[in-house]
Amino acid sequence: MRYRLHYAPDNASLVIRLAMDEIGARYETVLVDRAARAQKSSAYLGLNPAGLIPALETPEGVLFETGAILLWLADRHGQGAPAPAAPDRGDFLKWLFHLSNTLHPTLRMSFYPEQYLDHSAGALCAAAQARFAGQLDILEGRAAPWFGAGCPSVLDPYLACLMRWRALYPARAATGDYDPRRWPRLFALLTRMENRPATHAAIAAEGLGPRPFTAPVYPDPPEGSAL
Ligand SMILES: N[C@@H](CCC(=O)N[C@@H](CS)C(=O)NCC(=O)O)C(=O)O
Repeated sequence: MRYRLHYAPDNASLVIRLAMDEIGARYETVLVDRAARAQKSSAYLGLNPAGLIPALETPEGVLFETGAILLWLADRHGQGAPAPAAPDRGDFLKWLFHLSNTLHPTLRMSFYPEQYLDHSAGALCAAAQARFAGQLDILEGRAAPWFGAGCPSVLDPYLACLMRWRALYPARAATGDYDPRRWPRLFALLTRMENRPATHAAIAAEGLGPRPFTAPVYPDPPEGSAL
């Protein structure tokens, strides 16, 4: 059976699309119509009770949570992560959980501050953006060999998408400057990612523009909408 990825353009499902193309997994996509808030429909809540994108249908049931899906795919296909008994498995897991438990929630706070606080949303957005920069400092300085040229893994599309979204989406309460060149090691990853066939496929599928990681622009998708 092919997997079935429930996606919206430029949403967290993009991480899974990139990873599956990199791994060579076969899948089809089902659009979640964000303009109609389909992620909160009863049909979609049957797939992911949190009402969040992505969800991945597999022969073993529906998976949600980006980090969990990445880990499952890597283990299932034997690619994109150290094997369970490998000596660097723990180090890989540490950074995967860092992206999904720390970096990604920080970004969500800056995108959806009103979901966390019904007043002072702008202040929360600014605080989350500053925090995100500090968390990138940690990845730049402390996460080697991960994110380096010699150590490709499913961490790469996750971080590349998070950095893309940081550049594009907190527009409603944008504060401060964000220039990914401030993190040269991570910026080199963004550049490498743009040369990958998986990224070229995602550019075509989701209308991401020619340089989706180093010079992101708002998507112009062939179907659906990012927000
Ligand atoms: N923890 C979730 C977060 C996913 C997430 O934030 N998805 C966003 C799109 S990028 C979403 O569904 N937003 C719509 C909403 O909050 O209603 C995961 O890692 O899969």
